[in-house]
Amino acid sequence: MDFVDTNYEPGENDLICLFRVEPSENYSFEEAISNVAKESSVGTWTHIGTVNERAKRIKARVYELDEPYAKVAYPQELFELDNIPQVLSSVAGNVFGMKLLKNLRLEDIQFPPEMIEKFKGPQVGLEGIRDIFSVQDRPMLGTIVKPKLGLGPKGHADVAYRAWKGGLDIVKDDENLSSMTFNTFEKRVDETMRLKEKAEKETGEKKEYMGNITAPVSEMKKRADYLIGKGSNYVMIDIITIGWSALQEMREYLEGKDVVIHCHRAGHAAFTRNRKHGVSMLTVAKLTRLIGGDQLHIGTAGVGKMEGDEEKVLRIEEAVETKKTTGSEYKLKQDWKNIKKTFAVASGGLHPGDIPGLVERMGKDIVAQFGGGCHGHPDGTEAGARAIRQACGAVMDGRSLDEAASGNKELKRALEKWKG
Ligand code: RUB
Ligand code: CA
Repeated sequence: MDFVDTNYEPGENDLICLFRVEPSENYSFEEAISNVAKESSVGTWTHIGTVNERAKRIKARVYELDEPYAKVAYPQELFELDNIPQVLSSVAGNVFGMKLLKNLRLEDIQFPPEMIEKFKGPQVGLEGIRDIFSVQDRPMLGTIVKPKLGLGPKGHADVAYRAWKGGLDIVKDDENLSSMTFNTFEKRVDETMRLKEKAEKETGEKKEYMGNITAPVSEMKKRADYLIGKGSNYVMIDIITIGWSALQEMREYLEGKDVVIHCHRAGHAAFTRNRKHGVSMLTVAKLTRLIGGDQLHIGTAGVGKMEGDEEKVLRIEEAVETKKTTGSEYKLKQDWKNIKKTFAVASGGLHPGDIPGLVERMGKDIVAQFGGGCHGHPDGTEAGARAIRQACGAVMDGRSLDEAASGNKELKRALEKWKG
């Protein structure tokens, strides 16, 4: 069987993958990608007598070669279209370990229309989230309670309250906070939701709490129900560590409950960070949107503490929000049909002084989160939250931070600390 066919024109019913391929010594580029198409579809390492007509028809075809990149078309019959683990066991499975490859990276993926139809996508999505808060014209502003582990339920809720009071919209748990001996999930939710209501009454603004429900699936369901029972519109999940099957299950479970799923991506960099090998964050983002993550951490476009250059992050943002920001050519296109937009979350090492750069690069349709850049304010969490809100207001009004700082002492103090 031949797996390279540059005359092949991919059809509507093909799933497309864009790979970056580096062959091992003694193998050609074409040989390498041909073996990727073989192993990820119907074949194995040697000729076999059991190949039937169907296998010949539904095999993958490498149809475009532009070393080190290649596009492969997979007929959708190869897949159980509503089963993300099965799809990934094919196109992002054995292939990464093949000896004849030095490096292999799944750069991008394009789902066929029938696959899009099998999924519900985000239940609330970007526009629905803006409606919850009645905030349309600025980034949503949030914080992560710090220290990430150590506070008890009351201490946690108190930090959250100060952040809301100072002007932030959203407070979230950190990725490694679930139900600890010293801070159980239920007690934390009780205390935090109580102070959320207090902050709402006192500020007249809508506030939200994103409780981290990450756990085995049966437990996640209970924790989601607990949050919903306390009036929360949000759950937070570490989507990489729970796995795609669990995310699919949770999205199904939450159907009809109008709950926002906040997707933290802790662990993604184990396979997305290497530019030559692994799976791109762009692919992770498309899968998350397809399944139904409402908010997803995508990086900060060069600002902040986490790796991820501007162009890469903006491309991911385009994929989750379907907007044109970079002007750069899409390598693969995606027609999302009725699937709602996922709200991009910018987070990691941000402080108020970063807001102008962040908004300039990513636009106002982001959830901007500040952990250390809120609680590390010289005058504490509430002052930190005020400084963030002041900086955001200035950027939206087209004023410089220095100008805004002259009339806002919290912002002034923040800039003194973080802008040297
Ligand atoms: C940020 C934080 C998040 C990171 C994750 O805290 O706790 O877990 O944003 O990174 P801080 P990413 O503001 O103190 O750095 O968003 O890249 O997944
Ligand atoms: Ca964190």
